[in-house]
Amino acid sequence: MLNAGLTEPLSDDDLRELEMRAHRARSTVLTATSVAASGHPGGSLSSMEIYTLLVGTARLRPDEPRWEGRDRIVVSHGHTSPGVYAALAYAGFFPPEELEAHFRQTGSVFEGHVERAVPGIEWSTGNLGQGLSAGVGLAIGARLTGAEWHTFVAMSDGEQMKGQVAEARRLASKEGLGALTAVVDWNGIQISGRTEDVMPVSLAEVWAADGWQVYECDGHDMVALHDALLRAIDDGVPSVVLAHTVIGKGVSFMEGVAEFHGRGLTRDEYMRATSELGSSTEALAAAVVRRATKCGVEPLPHRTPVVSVEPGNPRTYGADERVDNRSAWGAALVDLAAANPDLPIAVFDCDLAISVKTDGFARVRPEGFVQCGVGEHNAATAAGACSTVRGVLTFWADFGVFGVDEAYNQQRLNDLNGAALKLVLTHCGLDVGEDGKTHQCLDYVGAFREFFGWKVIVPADPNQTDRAIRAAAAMQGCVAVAMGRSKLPVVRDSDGSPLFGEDYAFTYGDIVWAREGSDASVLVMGTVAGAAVAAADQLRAEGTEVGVGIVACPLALDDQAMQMACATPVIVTVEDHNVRTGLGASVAQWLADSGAAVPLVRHGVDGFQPSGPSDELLKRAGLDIGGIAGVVRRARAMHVQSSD
Ligand SMILES: Cc1ncc(C[n+]2csc(CCOP(=O)(O)OP(=O)(O)O)c2C)c(N)n1
Repeated sequence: MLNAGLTEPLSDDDLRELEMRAHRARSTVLTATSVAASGHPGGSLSSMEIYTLLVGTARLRPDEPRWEGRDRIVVSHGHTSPGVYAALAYAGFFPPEELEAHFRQTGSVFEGHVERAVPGIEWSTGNLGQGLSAGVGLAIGARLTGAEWHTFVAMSDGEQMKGQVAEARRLASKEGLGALTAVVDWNGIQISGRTEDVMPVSLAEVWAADGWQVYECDGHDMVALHDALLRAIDDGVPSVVLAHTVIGKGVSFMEGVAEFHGRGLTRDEYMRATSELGSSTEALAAAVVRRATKCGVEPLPHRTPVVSVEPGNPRTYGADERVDNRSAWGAALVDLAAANPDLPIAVFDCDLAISVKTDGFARVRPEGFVQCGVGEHNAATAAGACSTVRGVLTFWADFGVFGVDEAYNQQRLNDLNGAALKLVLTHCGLDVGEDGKTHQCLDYVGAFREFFGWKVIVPADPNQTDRAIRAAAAMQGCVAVAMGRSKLPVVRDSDGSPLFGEDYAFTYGDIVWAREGSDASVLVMGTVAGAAVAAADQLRAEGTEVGVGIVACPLALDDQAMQMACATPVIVTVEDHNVRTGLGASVAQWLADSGAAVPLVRHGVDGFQPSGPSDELLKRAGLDIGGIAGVVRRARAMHVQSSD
């Protein structure tokens, strides 16, 4: 029985049905790529039996594509979108005519590379090498929730040369993910010719060396493929089926030819191909006519539902305590685990748990702690995919330079996939200390500014960190919480009590005024907030009343607070961040967009700094109390002399 799970031998009827689907799907691939005059037919045809068999036999409900109990099929070589889309069409997910007419058309759901909005597609890919990691993350999510579904990952041979694939293999085998099966379309061809010449990879050997069970079969023989897959899912360990295939399979002049990796057929070629396949040449004309109408397949939503989280009892650190934000995050995480005993929580780590303070969680919830080793690309994607498994609260904690800079494109794809990853970045800015330039993550706001979905929170002290972590856990989508390394003073209100005290509740986008003053406004973010407040107190003693607004959400400025800042003669932004792309840039944009004519002085880091203790580096960059006070004095001298 089709779509009942890959457990039974294929009946003759099922086999005939699947072979017929694959045959028709081949023609649909050619029609769709010819009408679009672009796309990737070659790999689509070599992967066709793999796709048809997987989407035909896995536990899926074509009329309920996001059914929770479904097996997950990740297509990692996203350029073979026409192939998997066609297989989905003949499995009943949508009419094949829609795909033939609207492939790669502006506004249609059928984008050039596989898109999660298409019914049946689990994860958007196209940047090769990420799909196995996504499968690993989904399989970890399944294990944490006790789900029964199986995860399949279809991959190409070209992407096997990518390092992230090796990282993912090792994590899967270390975690013993028996409910994960990969299938490699081993067609031996890629853009530049023979895979063997482009970059040889000993496929069977590398998978086996990383602890996977390896099966090989003819990838166009549905019975052999089914048999290999059955053995692979039954053996209790992560397994891979290396499926020997032919690029362009089914059309004589396309077979084995690299050129057809990435181009649609000309009209003549299309006619020859359809006559070989014995299919109607009229599909092309019909699709061209239909293309003038609107695509009838609606996109599915990307957003991962918010996890219901009990925030637990916030911790308030006393006015005289000095605590690092990292420790406050680690403590809040342990509290969240205690307050939510039945909530599956996954925490990914890349060999830095002690530094990024997830070791406490690892002790209380070892089953949720995922040690990825030095494998950040894989960790980023696996954690992102895990966060999309219903009900799994997922964190990844790492140094800023590894969680942002090392894994930039993976975080971009997490955003595109509507993931709900909570990323905790420690050791950000110059507050990485003695590790030096290579470890100075100065772009944690700037990098996420480039994406459209990521939220960024930069807490000012341990109290704000505590509240922000508890709030972020229950926030929609991907959220990065960035902090430094050092112990910080608790930011105090004018009366000396903790500013983010017991009554404080974190709200995304709020700016909190630590001091009010009409002579200038300092807008400060993160690590240097305490120093900015102390600088304002120093200036007050000199008779200059400086307001200090603490901005924890540099990508979402609070209009009302910004208007208050604009009521002062000059605004100074202060941040332990690249001065070109962080808070100062956000404030400059806000001022330009609102038309406010208020002078702005942006104060931050204007170049990588040498190795040294954090306080010395911050002083060198003028981000200590004296340095900040000096910048405010100069800003006033430059911009408000005449009105004083
Ligand atoms: C990370 C990344 N680098 C480069 C590319 C550009 N690219 C697209 S397909 C491809 C290789 C094609 O080989 P294979 O994946 O085996 O596909 P096939 O030709 O068999 O369809 C490359 C280099 C990409 N999509 N992603």
